[in-house]
Amino acid sequence: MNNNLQIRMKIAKYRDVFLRRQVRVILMKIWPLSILIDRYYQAKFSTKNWQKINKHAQTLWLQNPPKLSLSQHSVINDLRDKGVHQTSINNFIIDNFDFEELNKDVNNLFLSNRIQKQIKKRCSYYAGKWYVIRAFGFKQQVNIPTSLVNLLLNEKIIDTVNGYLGLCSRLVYCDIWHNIPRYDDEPMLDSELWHRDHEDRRLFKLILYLSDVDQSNGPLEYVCGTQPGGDRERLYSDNPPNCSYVLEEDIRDKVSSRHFYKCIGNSGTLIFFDARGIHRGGRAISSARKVVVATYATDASIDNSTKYKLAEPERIHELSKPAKYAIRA
Ligand SMILES: O=C(O)CCC(=O)C(=O)O
Ligand SMILES: [Fe+2]
Repeated sequence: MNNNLQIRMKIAKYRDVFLRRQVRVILMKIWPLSILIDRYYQAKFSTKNWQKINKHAQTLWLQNPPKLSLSQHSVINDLRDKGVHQTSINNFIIDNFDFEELNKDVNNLFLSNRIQKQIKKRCSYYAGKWYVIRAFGFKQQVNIPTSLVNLLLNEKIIDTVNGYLGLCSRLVYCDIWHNIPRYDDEPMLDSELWHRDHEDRRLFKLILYLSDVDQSNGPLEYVCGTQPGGDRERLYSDNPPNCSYVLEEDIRDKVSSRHFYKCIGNSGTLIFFDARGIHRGGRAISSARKVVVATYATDASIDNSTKYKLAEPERIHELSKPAKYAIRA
């Protein structure tokens, strides 16, 4: 690894625009503050308090439980059983969603100077994952194009998410990622390593591939059964907001190879997964990988104050009630 890259990685580590998270991470390292903060989160994420925080969202959902189709049930059953479900835009039909339109919008977004500069420099403006170039970024720079709204806030998607979580969820994160190709000798970091996401007790994630993804350009991988309620839920488990990373050799030692699932698929592959289970992905070596990423969490989630703006704000009136709830509209 050259010096330039080492310096870049160090800067990226400390330059995080997501200030609140950074402050929390630092405070959590300072004794005795760390103990107090830990106690606070332990209490917040205890079953009882978490349910209390989510009482309203749960009641809202119970008042109007949607009638789910077979394909929606199949996603929910797979997530309960394995933690991951792979399908495609052609199989999981989403009304009003136009995949070509989304691709056009994404291509336009990525033509901007801001993005092209980052790709050329091989370094994202944002900390941590310096190899992921984001269309929106943490402080949303761009309004969400309608083609993406038609996917992420679509009734069928939101009902599936809420059906799995058992409450009205919040869209706490969405973006389009361009994973720049990595050199083999660059160390694995962040979500290239096995981990559980840490923002909440329950998390539903959606990934849509916008490029063909094979073995060599960063498929999402999942250790089946490690999601909450799964057969292997306690394996390297932790409590939010702590984030645990697991070494490859450790996990391979403990879990039989038949429980590892790799999401290989062409552009248009749609993946739903419970991000509290152990997963990794995005180490693109042979070519770049472009994906839509969205996280749905609960009212208890940390860092959930992002309020997404729509490129066509009048479209809000056409959204279902649970979709409006998801974006706090
Ligand atoms: O980039 C990927 O495939 C996985 C990213 C990840 O860990 C996540 O979205 O939680
Ligand atoms: Fe993750």
